[in-house]
Amino acid sequence: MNANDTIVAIATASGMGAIGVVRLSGKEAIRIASPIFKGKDLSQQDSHTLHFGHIVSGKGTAAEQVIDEVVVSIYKNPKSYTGEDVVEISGHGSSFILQSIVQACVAQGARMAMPGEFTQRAFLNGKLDLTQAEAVADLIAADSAAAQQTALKQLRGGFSNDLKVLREQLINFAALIELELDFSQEDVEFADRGQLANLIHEIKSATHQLIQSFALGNAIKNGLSVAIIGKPNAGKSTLLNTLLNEERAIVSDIAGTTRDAIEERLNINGILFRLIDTAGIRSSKGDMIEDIGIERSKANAAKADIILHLIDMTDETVEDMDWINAFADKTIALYNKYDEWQKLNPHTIWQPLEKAHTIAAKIGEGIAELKELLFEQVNHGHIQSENTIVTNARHHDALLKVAECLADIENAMKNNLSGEFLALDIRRCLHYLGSITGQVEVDRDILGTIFGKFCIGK
Ligand SMILES: Nc1nc2c(ncn2[C@@H]2O[C@H](COP(=O)(O)OP(=O)(O)OP(=O)(O)O)[C@@H](O)[C@H]2O)c(=O)[nH]1
Ligand SMILES: [Mg+2]
Repeated sequence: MNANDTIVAIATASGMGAIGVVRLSGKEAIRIASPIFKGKDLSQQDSHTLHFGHIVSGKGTAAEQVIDEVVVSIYKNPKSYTGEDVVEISGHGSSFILQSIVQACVAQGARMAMPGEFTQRAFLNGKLDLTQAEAVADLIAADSAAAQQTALKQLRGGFSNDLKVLREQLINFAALIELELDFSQEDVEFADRGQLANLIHEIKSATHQLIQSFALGNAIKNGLSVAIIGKPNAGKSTLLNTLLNEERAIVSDIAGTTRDAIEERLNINGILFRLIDTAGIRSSKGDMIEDIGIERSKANAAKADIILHLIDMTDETVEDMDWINAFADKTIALYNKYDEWQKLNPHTIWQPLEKAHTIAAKIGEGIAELKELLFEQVNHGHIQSENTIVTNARHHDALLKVAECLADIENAMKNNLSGEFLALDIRRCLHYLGSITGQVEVDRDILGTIFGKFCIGK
């Protein structure tokens, strides 16, 4: 990839739309747009201005042909998304027209952009750090309110700021240690060990909090998978349909109706749940297809974030569902067909078991409570608070490495290892922190702090 050339791409989604945007970025953006634009002379226009006109081929020749009526926006470097000159051509949203505009730009010397290249240039030009660049991708992919909010917060630099604070604390720490090394012959101790221990402890707990938030962050970004498991005829497909409010899965009173798992998305208060209706589980009846379905149901139960174990209150047949105890901590037991049970036992009062919920999927009873319960599985207090939530696996991995290094530093201090060892561990730690935001020039920062803060005339 060459960051010196000018790139072009359609910036809007493919398919038909009222408006579509072709974006150019690079030194030649305005030079490339000028000969295909009939209107004002673009090279004479100010930054952040809009110009109405036409995109044409063969401008000024007898064969001149209008491609589209457009509005062109000009953003001059460095005040643009990429930090380069950017021209955006807003035309009508037909992919044929937009492709023709791109081709016209390519004919003038632009290169087709690679995926993510505009944002990559923004990063290279210091417009965004890595976490912010990643947030752009997350924001585009966001399909729930919570995912959108966390991505937006990250894009605005919320996460980067948290990391910056951690980094600064560590750099302070490193500066003190390294200073001591410089003066080792003189037997001075600039770094008060007790204070250092406190500082490391603080950094550790902040790191820990970020690591902990990933479970929630992951749920926000990718949604939670919910497997609906139970014996045949328990009402699993009925429950799926009721939750979705549509007749998605086939329901019948024939045991073994659902053969293969069906996955559907459900948004509860801005959190995405991926519901998986599975084949009912029973001992083999010698039906190979059903047996395969049952194996899949068990695999789905193992993989799911949450299991809804549906139990038919009116069913007295015994099937081995003991294996489900292995997943007790992610299982919600649901007693279904309460309406039917009530008809069969008109004089009995149902005593629900502890931690079990009673529903009647067919008539929608207990469903609002079930949705509430699912939503509670996500620590939603956290979403509303100002705490940063880590949503990116790369960041999570790097933070785990940071935590490892911090533990090493703590051990080294406990064992009274010399400053050299501490300094090494701190550098590693800073390296991993820096890898998250994309700034890994650690040495210069340490030096900067030493010489910026201490005036020792050496
Ligand atoms: N009375 C009553 N009947 C229900 C309820 N929920 C489901 N049923 C009935 O139970 C039968 C089985 O429902 P399904 O949803 O197909 O059951 P399933 O668990 O998906 O069954 P398989 O796909 O065969 O494993 C159907 O006749 C439903 O109408 C309920 O809450 N009350
Ligand atoms: Mg079914």
